[in-house]
Amino acid sequence: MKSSMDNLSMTKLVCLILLLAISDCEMIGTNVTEQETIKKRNNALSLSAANVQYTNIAHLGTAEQISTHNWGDAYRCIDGKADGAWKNDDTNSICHTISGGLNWWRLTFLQSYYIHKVVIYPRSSLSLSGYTLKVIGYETNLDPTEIFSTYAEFNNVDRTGKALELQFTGYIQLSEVEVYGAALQTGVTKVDYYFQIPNNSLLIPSQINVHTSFTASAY
Ligand SMILES: [Ca+2]
Repeated sequence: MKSSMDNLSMTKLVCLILLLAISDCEMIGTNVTEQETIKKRNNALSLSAANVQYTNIAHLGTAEQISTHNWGDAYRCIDGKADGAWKNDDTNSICHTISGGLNWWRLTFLQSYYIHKVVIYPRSSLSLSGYTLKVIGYETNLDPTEIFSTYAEFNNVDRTGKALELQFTGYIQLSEVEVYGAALQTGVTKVDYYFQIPNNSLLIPSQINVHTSFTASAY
């Protein structure tokens, strides 16, 4: 009996100590034997790449373009409206360049993001064929994976960058650009705790695994 009580006291002591390090330490029983291993897995903190929710982060960036035609400012491509009708006033929602040759429209963020997908919307009746996407820092430009009459998608971009650029030979005329990505965080997102309670001796921890990953942030 005395040995059992010693083990129980030891268990409580272990949990008390670990409460300082982990927020949800719990008792798993009173019959702790010498070789028993307590495994504490905190799944609540787990977040893998597979379940990241990408959100449209375009509005977090600053838009620029090679040149501007009338009311076709670069920022109008990230004003949240895919209104494809050109208007000669401040209600216009289309960005419009006017340079010869290769034109570009660029979006720069304050920090790097994991960019998963980009969707572009045209000025009404104009084709989206010929646009390419460049994530600054990467050599290769990407072509759209799907082109429809009212939008085109660059799926599976899956690159990390602080800026991206749309390029088009001719005037860029887009009503909206959506950038689906996730913030990069280096914090701990998953922790596995393992510790053992042999009789009257304490081995903490026998193993600690710390996993880092990127996580999506709410905007
Ligand atoms: Ca717009």
